[in-house]
Amino acid sequence: MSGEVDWTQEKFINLVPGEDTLRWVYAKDGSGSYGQDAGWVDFVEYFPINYTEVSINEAADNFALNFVTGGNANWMGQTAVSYFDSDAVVSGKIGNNESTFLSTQVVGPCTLSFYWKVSSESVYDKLLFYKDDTLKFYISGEVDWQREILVIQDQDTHTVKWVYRKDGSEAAGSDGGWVDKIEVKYITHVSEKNEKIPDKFYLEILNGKNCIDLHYGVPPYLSSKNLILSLYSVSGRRVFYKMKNGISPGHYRETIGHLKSGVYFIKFQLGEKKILRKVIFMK
Ligand SMILES: [Ca+2]
Ligand SMILES: [Ca+2]
Ligand SMILES: [Ca+2]
Repeated sequence: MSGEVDWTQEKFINLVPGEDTLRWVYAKDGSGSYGQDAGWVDFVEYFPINYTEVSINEAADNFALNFVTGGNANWMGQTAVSYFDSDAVVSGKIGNNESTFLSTQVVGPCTLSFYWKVSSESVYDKLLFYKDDTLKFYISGEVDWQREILVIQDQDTHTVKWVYRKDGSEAAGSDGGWVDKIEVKYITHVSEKNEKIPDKFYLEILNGKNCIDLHYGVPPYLSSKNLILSLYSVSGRRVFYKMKNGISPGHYRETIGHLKSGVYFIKFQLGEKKILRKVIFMK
């Protein structure tokens, strides 16, 4: 403050565990003096905020992930500030030009969601979120709890990282960030692709509605072979023929329609594998 300012109350609330240095400074420019040319400070009160330290897994409400913390200070689980379950992870206490991170690894495909909050010098001191080394989101200034969602489509392992980073000068607010309720949900419809690869060969012949319904599975060891599918009537006439070159592993379905009720023979050839089956087809 400057000029003639009567007694006013200032409050400084720091919710990030660790030591702070507080300084009151009276500073003058190069010329001129007015008034009493001084400042006064009175009635300094200090109230420590009670919190309990808990594990990072407990604070993040996730016991499946392995968390790593480091940088110029370590993040920790605490109970003073929280979004969910009365606990959250808080960034470590750092100085100017320093950073502190919390990181973990996730395997795709999945969605990762979390809540975060920051109290910092707006624009200059930030809480950032990275997937591998790519910055995905950041918040700065006074931002209350909000949720972020990251979707990972591929099947790789990724390092995700929350970083509280400060620039070269100044601090504001509690000078830190919080993360809570870190959830990973695995996307099943993408991973089905993988489950769709059978580990052994099978062939099922079903009497479908107005068709013969064939279900078969090609395991990896039979892939890239040629598939020949033929259907013969009892008189030996071929009524259906299909060939697939270099088939990939997976589950397949083939329907053979426009058939009269009767007895047929299915010849199924996949590389060296040959199967001949008699089928009684009923419309
Ligand atoms: Ca918890
Ligand atoms: Ca929590
Ligand atoms: Ca700063």
